[in-house]
Amino acid sequence: IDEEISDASAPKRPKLQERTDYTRWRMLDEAGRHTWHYLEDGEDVEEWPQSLADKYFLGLPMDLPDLPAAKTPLDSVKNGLEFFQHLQLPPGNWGCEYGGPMFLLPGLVVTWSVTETPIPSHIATEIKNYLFARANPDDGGWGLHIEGESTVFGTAMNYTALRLLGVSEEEPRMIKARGTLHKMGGATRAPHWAKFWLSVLGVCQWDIVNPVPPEFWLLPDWVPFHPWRWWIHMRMVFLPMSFVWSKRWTGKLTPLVLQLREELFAESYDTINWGGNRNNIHEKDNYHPKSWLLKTAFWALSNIYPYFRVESLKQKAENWAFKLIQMEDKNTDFSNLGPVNGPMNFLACYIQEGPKAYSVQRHRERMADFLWVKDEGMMMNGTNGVQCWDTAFLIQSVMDGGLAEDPKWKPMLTKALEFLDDQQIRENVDDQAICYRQQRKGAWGFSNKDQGYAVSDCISEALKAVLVLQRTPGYPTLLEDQRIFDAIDTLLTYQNKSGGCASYEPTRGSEKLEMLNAAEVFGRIMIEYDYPECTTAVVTALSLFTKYYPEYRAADIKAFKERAISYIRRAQYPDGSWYGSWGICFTYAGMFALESLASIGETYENSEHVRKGCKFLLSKQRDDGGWSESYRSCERGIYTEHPTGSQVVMTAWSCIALLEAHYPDRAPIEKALKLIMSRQQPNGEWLQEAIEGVFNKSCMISYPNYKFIFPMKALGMFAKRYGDIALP
Ligand code: LAN
Repeated sequence: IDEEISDASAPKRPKLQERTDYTRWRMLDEAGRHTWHYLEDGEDVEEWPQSLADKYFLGLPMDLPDLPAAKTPLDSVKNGLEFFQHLQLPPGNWGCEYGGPMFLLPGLVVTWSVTETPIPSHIATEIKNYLFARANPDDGGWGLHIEGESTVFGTAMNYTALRLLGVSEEEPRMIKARGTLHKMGGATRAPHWAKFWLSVLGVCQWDIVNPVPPEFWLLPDWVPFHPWRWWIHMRMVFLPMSFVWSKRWTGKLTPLVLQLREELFAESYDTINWGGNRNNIHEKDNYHPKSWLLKTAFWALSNIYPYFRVESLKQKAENWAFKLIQMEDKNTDFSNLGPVNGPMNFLACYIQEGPKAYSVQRHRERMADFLWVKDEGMMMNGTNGVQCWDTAFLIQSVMDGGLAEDPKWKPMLTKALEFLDDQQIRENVDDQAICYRQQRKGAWGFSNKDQGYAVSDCISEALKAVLVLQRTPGYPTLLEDQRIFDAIDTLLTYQNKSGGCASYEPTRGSEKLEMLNAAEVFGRIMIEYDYPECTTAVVTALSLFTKYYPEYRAADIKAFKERAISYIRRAQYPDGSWYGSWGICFTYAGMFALESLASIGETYENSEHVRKGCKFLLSKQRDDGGWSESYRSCERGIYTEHPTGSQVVMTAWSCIALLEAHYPDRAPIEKALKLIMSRQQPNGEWLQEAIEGVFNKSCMISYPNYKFIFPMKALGMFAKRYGDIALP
């Protein structure tokens, strides 16, 4: 055996505490970059006091007074704003935890570990607390996301993370989790991504990882399955993964790694047939089983291709992949597209450039942008924040209630506008075509401009907020016309042949590429698809724009909108519903689709599509007036109720949909709004209920600010239409 056990140089494990002192945590927002800081002993806690937002995020008492009880929906919006204004951050944006996925922290902890990055005790302590808080109470394991059942992926990876953080294998919760993992067959039954991370760590042998050849990047661009055609998140994860896989790189073999080899498998490490377990996967993890084509390709790549894989080709592929990694790092100032490719690019730089390189240092700093502290501990966000997205929606929801001119909210909204002004992306990336990036000049992203990835609906929602607010008396004009035109020019590049719009880019490949989906745990990930949500956002942004600028590219916009709306009509299911891909699920998409139709004058009165849409939603309204859609809808593609009953967020979405549709009977809407108002707390807040968001059909993600934004929007829209009246 040629493995060398490294002991002396093994990184020091962090000192774990029971918990940290929550009065010492602060969130710093520097122009939309969010990082959490722990004031150590001796540091002056007074000099940097905890803000109300910090306290709220941390679950500490805010001691806000009770507000006069809301008598009308508009009162309720005002109370909501009274509370929500305290959460506005100094640059003008809102933020929040953005958790849900349970596969992010382990990738980061493995990366920290193999790159010998010291983990400060307060961070290790709170990550440990979060992971334990999120273990499933019945079996001690973890799922793909916080509401999901335990899987091998979740359990093997989070168990490993806890061990790397310094938790003992004898701790009772670890014994329970290990038992669950073994019952499921152990880590040999994990999906591809887990096998990858465990091989990096040295707990698995690389033979268990299905091939990820960087040579794909050398294919000519016309090849129908070239990675540039894939959905951006898949290709940007594939990129560093292919580099690391090709190197078969493994971190130092520490005593802890040796112990993990004993703990993670249901059989003895020495007898495992690594190659033979490549396609072994537990049913619970296998949301999207591999196609026959992919299995054949993997077989050929493992058994035949190695004989042809000459060193020079391998070198060339690795070098080109690394160049692309460097372009991604440069274009995002090391923020990277997301929380999976971020740590992987970090690792790739460590392998290629060594521990002292600037790239490694900068990646290390950037990891902080993904971390978030909440009452349960420290977690990793699904992006480096929700800054532009939530801020744009908040502005719109105040405007929809007609409150933007109220002097009371002007300072808050002006700050929010200033934030969006600052966060507009002003230039395309260098070498856009070489690194396969989409035009982005004039755009907004989901989080911040450092990350700098434009998304069709993020551009649209921010643009709508800016357009209306700038035209509202009393607000400054911060974006001159040319900057608005830049946004429109970019937006107009987003339409697919179908008429619909996707997320980051127009669709670049065929749906058949789904046959190469190797991640197993997600569905519909290989290419961009049309989404009613994204399409609606673009359509409504274009409509609003033409109101103010009737001349600019009028013919293009008209044609774009017609084709987009015809896609929205086609996307409706026979029962009248639309399937949502980014929020849960039919209520979310219904809200957008009916908004699209309303934007061209289609309402309940004159449109069969709208009538069917309303009928579907109303058939799901519960006796208490609410809607209670569960994440299971996304997985199954069938409307499914949440076991905990009506949810404020889904109820708000449905109300907005019915209001957009001009549904003639007010009664069901009033009943729903009453439910929303009854859930509002005396200080104006709404409490967290079931999870709201989703991606890739199977993984859920939290949008904690939705419980403020959408109830306020629904209540405000009602008030604007029917006046400031009490509900019967
Ligand atoms: C997001 C978050 C925002 C979301 C909307 C803007 C709401 C949507 O309308 C378009 C798609 C987008 C931008 C989106 C895409 C996928 C993301 C980035 C996420 C759901 C947040 C986390 C997720 C990302 C893929 C998580 C990392 C996991 C991998 C499988 C790489």
